[in-house]
Amino acid sequence: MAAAFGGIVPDTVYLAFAPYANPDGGALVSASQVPPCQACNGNLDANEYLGFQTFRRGDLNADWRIDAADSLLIVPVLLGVDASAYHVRAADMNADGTADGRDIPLFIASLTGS
Ligand SMILES: [Ca+2]
Ligand SMILES: [Ca+2]
Repeated sequence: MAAAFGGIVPDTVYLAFAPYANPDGGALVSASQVPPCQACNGNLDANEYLGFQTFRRGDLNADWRIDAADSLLIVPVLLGVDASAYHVRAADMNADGTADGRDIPLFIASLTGS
């Protein structure tokens, strides 16, 4: 999936499905859209997509949980020892583009659920 997005998967991917009237094309069949159409105008409008989260800040091992295993992985990133692009991005809790000490309070809050 990362290759399809030029190396970095966006935090959220938006999807909608709508069949065409026939296998060769034709108009979109709004009545068969998933999720259901809002305007039902034969177009897929921006508010007719579902967002799927692909990334969770603080989840360095990509298991969708933020727990002790992530605590062990974030320390080398914050010390500059681990420069893995995925780990740095996951450790960048405040989304300022850098993993550093300013991310620690947000990581602890995520870890403790506070
Ligand atoms: Ca995790
Ligand atoms: Ca940061």
